[in-house]
Amino acid sequence: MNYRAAIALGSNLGDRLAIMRAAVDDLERLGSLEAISSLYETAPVGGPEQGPFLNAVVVLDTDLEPSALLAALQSIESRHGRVRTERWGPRTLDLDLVVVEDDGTTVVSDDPRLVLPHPRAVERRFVLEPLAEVWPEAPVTERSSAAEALEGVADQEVEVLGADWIRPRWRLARVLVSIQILLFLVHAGALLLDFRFPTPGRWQTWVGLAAVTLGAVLVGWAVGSLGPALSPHPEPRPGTMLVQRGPYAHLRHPIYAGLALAALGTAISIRSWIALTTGVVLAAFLAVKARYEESRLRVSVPGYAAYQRRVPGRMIYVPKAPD
Ligand code: A4P
Ligand code: MG
Repeated sequence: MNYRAAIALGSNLGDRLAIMRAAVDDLERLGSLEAISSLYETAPVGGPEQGPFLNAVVVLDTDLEPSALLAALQSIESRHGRVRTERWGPRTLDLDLVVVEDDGTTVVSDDPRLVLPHPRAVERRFVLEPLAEVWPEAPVTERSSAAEALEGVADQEVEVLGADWIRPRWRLARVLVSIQILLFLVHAGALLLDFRFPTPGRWQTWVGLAAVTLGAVLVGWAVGSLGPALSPHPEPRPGTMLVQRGPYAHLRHPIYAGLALAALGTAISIRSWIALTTGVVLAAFLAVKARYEESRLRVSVPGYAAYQRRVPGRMIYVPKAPD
């Protein structure tokens, strides 16, 4: 394939993530996708007041010469409901050709139908940052590469949502849920096998039962606040909305925190070392699962990255740092 093209993707209307994912599938049919950048959320630059964009850049090797490639990009845009009303206005999908190389030589064009390299790329962090990630040497101007140009736009804000955004990870989600169920059963077995009645008056009894009660209240409160968003799966279902009421205003994973507290509390109250061990393993697993789940929530749930900044505690309460 003769041509190597950097294509910038942007969306700020409709189901942005679904559209970006479908666009990557469509681009795959135009040649060979050599690299896909992380997914970014970026504040709109120019145009009317509009919602934040998702942006990314892909590197495509293709036989299509640049004008044919641009035509193919425009037909993908229309298929995803792009309507051109105003310049720089909101759009379901924008596909721009940023840089094209023909057998290693940079293609330069000032035909208004296709200007190459893209004239505004060099002043936009939402293009340069993902581009520098996948093709740092990409010649965005005659004199500067993407990585060099990036230094000039460091003051613009962009947020990396995650590198693994191309498809949902249902299989891994199911494996994690199965491990969680198994660890619950092992812990329940340990509690039963090593059961002795909590002795009144011992500190373990009070500490243990207090932890179980607190854990149960936390889980109950959180489940009530989540409503239909409740799911054991770490992969968010399409359309999952951010919940920040009830305990979620103070802690990002109150259900996992409550379950971990209850698991440790039950073990302490019956003074069982075996159950304490299984409880610690379960709590550690929940901490790892919560961490992974957040990497998926950042990609899929609009506003999650900002929520992480507002509520810094994942399973343990952390006061918000002053701005
Ligand atoms: N055109 C010329 N050169 C190119 C090229 N290298 N790649 C012509 C793509 N198209 C090129 O584009 C208008 C005309 O540009 C086309 O007919 C094409 O032949 P368009 O996609 O119809 O309209 P547009 O995208 O609204 O205009 P423009 O000027 O391409 O806008 P930009 O510069 O793409 O900006 N903020 C954030 N955070 N993230 C964004 O993705 N995007 C824009 C659009 C504004 N603000 C943004 C974002
Ligand atoms: Mg455009």
